[in-house]
Amino acid sequence: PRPAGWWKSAVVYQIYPRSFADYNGDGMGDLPGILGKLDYLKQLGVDVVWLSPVYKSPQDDNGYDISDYHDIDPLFGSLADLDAIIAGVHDRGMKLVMDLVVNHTSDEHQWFVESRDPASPKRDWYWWRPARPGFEPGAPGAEPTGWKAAFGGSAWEFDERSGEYYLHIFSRKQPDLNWENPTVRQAIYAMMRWWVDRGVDGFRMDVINLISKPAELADTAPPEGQAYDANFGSVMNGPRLDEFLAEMNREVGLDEQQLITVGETPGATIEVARSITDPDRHELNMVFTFEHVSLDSQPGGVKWHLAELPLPVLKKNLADWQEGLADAGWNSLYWNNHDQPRAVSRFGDDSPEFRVASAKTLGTVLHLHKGTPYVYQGEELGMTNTYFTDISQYQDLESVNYHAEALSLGLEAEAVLHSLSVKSRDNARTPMQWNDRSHAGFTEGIPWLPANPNYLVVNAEAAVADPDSVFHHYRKLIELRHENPVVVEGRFELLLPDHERLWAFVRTGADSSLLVLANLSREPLELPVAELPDLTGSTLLLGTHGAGSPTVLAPWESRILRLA
Ligand code: TEU
Repeated sequence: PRPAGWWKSAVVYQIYPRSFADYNGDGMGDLPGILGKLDYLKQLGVDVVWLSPVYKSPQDDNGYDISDYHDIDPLFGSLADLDAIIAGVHDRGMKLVMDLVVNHTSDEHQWFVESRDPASPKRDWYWWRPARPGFEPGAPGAEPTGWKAAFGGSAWEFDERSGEYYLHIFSRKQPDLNWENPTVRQAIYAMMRWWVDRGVDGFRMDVINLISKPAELADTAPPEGQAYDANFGSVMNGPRLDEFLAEMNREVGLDEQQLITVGETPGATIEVARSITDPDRHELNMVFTFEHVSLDSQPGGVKWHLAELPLPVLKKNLADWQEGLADAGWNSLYWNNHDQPRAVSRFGDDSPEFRVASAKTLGTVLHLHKGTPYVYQGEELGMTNTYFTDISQYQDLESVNYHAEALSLGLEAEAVLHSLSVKSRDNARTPMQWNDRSHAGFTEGIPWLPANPNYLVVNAEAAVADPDSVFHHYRKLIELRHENPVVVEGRFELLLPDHERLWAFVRTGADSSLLVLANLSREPLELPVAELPDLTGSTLLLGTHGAGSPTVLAPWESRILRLA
């Protein structure tokens, strides 16, 4: 009994299980740990809980390399523990979303183990290709194409046994599945139905726009001085993407059962997103864009090459997506996740003086755009990046591989460490900060990644007890959405797009209009009242600073006003 379109007024909370709560004291978060925190999520008021992968996995990429889709990794618990979470979430009136990683499996998945045998009927379940013509198989430069893998090195791994290569867009332990083969697709849909029957309410689909690849895997030459070409854009948004998604929707009954579906789609444009999320096409409800989280890198798509991000550029990007999906399709709204730096450190100001105000204001701005907001664990506390100073402190394979590769190319060690401190995925993966006891109350053991030392101040126990905390601001934002249809349905219009510190926009609904005013800077901001809608008779629905001057915003202050 899921009402049609229920996900439009929902707020989703993302849990990264290994860093959320450790019940058994092995230093790694687990399912019983999550179960113990469901009341906390209920208090925050979120509607949906999304679990990053907890399936059986060799953990090469922290669970995004799955070796059995029908079982839970013993690190996290058992199927019985997951059933308890499904029940616990449902008992509290919330819903559960599972991560679905089906662009690739682990190389230890039985399907791939069989596929390694050239005579196996599963040979064609993955992308096997011979060496480049004229090259000795396995020799340097003999890879079928010059593509670079997302985590470094060639996207092709040589397999001695058959003298052929398999494609892996991510690590060599994440071989890409061949979606051209209908048997592969049916096996995936059957697995999805199995989870739906078990009680899950939807899926977050990992790199789902990579599942359709061009039949011809076109070669691209590596740029000058580079071993491989990182720009394998040709494998994204392939020709059969919409067809596969519509087929999946039909075969699993995604829309029929009103499941929530969000596709992770790196490199997807507004046009791609519109065709995927147009409800008439019955593909997915929404996708995660990567555009706004790429704006603080230099053009060229290498995230480590840092660039300044002026506010007008960020505002315009979000506004373009609002506009692009205004009449067909739906936006997802996020500042951060397990792959991205912490929102307050990246888009806000994580100094002790402005951390709380800027974290609240970022929440206000995001939740008042039109779309379904996602809260990443700890964002509701204003958790910050961790400033590691030595490579030995990093655990993520992307960071570790990049460091080695960058040094071998002659980049300066200090600059590389700086990029890591700004952009490493480990920034988001330090333990959830529950209280001011040892390891932030995350574990009784030794955490797999150390807690940020600021847990003494930044923690859930303190935030829940403080009515002025980031936590309570997020709780009120969620409540506001549930109580005001204009937050869900109102049309979005950006005001003063060129203003370098003010983020102002209007949401116009059937029977009311909201004005959002936010100061994205450390300086007070005199409001350009002549260029804003008439504020006479407006009421403050939610602010970050209580009653202040009607015409001046304090540093990082934001207000949500109902216009008369
Ligand atoms: O991420 C896909 C993706 O395109 C990027 O976020 C990329 O992994 C990397 O973070 C760029 O810096 C998804 C998952 O969210 C990520 O955790 C996995 O590592 C990846 O797919 C492979 O499954």
